[in-house]
Amino acid sequence: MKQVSPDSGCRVTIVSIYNMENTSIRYFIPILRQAGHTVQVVYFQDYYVNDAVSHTRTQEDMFIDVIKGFNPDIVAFSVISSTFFPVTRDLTELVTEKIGALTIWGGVHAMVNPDQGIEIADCVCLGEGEYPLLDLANAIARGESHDAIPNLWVKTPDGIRKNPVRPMIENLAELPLPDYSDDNKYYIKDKVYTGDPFKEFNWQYFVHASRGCPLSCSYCMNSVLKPIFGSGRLRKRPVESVVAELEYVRETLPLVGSIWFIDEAFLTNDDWIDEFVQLYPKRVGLPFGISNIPGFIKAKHLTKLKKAGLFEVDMGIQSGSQKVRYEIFNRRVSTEDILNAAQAVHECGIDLKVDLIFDNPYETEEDKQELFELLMKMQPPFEFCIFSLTWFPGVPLTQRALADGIITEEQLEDRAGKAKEQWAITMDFPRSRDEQFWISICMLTGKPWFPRPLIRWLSTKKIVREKPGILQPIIRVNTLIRWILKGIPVLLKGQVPWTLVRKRWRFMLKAVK
Ligand code: B12
Ligand code: SF4
Repeated sequence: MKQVSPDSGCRVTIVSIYNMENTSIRYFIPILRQAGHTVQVVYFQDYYVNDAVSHTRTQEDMFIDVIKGFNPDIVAFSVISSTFFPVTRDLTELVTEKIGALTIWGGVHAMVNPDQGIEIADCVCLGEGEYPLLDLANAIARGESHDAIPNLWVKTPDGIRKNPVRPMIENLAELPLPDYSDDNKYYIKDKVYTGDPFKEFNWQYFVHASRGCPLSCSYCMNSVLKPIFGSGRLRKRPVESVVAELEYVRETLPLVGSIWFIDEAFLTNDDWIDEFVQLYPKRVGLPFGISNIPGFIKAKHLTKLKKAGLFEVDMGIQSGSQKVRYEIFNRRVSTEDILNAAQAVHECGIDLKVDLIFDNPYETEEDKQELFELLMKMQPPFEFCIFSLTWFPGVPLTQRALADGIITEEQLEDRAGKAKEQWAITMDFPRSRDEQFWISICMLTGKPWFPRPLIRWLSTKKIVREKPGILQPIIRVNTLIRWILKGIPVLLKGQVPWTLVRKRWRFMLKAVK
């Protein structure tokens, strides 16, 4: 291991794997720099949906060359998803072999399976990473031991030391503004690009107005993360802090034309909303969307938010069967909540997108029929985000499926990497004819121009059941029309959707093929 001279700042390389959006590491940069450390950031490849391209030997060489040139003391990997565990493992091993810097892993997958991570990296961070990483950099810079830093699992000569997790950051406003400058940033793709890649490729900015979620759905990481973070993981950010970040985004990222609040649930109280709708339009003024849980969507909030620029609400239905939602997904969202929320969004004249999960072996034909009936009760138009159930290691649903013998260890996402090519559902992926039928027929329900009696009639036809592919041309034409309709306003506003097309073309092609 390299020796660091005491009292000088330390040199930290932060690596983001297939994820140029990576929000969390952009908060790490100013925290480390303000403490006198020198930071390099390397974005290794990118991935949006279903379009991950395997990395090459040449890219590994470029990665090592870029890091070697910086000569870091610490190389910190952000392991957001299990899908990219193998590539993170390979790159970490390369860093250990060729650079010899201390390696640390943090992020969702690192937390889910720290035993696996600590076999590969020197340290693994559980919980929020801002202060543990700072403590580690400080300790290395001062030549002190880092063995006892809270949140860290550390390899020591006496074995693995598992330190307790510190309390969560209660006041999220104490975090600095994230860093989207070009300073010492690299993006490795077909060649090495310099500068923050987000600037060139993204026209929608993801922001959190809170951290945490009130639910613990059995397929979702929150069910695993909550016990690590402790109860009460849900924290709201003050409006001022959110608006200040978005003002900075407007100044720094000229391509950004809309904001998406990616909070697990855009939970709000009347006071927060009132302050937000005062400040946001004056100081940010970009159209924005929110993700939310049906039971928390209220018409009185939507009306105010729409005036402030809310154009779309994304809400999770996941399964049409309340029994599946409650008993399989541990998701206490009633059918009534879903219908009421959809109605409220529709009445407020806001676009609605609903999330569904297919490829769920615990769902029966009756459950899928229930989904169809539920969607038929909702007023179109609405769009879909349709996901393929993914077996994330450690979540309760995966444990249950393993115990029930429905899946094998090979299907766990850190081995299977299914999300690389099938996160959002596309029809070229192998699945049963019945599943294809239900996906196709459900997708028709959101189109206002498609007569409901015709959808119902189609749903009863044997030929459609046997050859669900015959519905595909209709669905694809609709997808194309939707993209054209969404693209034209963006063009007219002077924003360039080409950047978006460049980022998402593989997925777009697949979806209309
Ligand atoms: C927004 C989001 C995205 C965005 C942007 C990601 C981002 N911001 O980095 C996009 C759309 C790009 C995305 C993509 C994907 N995502 Co996503 N995403 C999320 C979501 C909803 C929020 C992530 C976030 O910003 N959290 C807020 C920040 C502050 O928290 P954080 O990222 O966890 O970081 C903290 C700690 O983890 C830690 N930390 C993180 N990195 C590091 C590094 C070091 C060195 C240290 C010390 C600490 C540390 O400190 C941070 C700050 O406290 C999460 C849900 C969730 N609960 O996390 C899913 C989630 C992370 N995504 C998930 C998945 C599966 C994916 C995709 C595979 C699928 C897809 N959408 O196509 C890809 C994979 C991307 C990749 N390369 O790994 C899963 C991962 C589950 C798993 N075990 O694999 C999650 C958990 C959702 C779920 N279903 O449970 N995602
Ligand atoms: S509501 Fe969404 S973010 Fe929260 S636990 Fe369920 S799936 Fe996860």
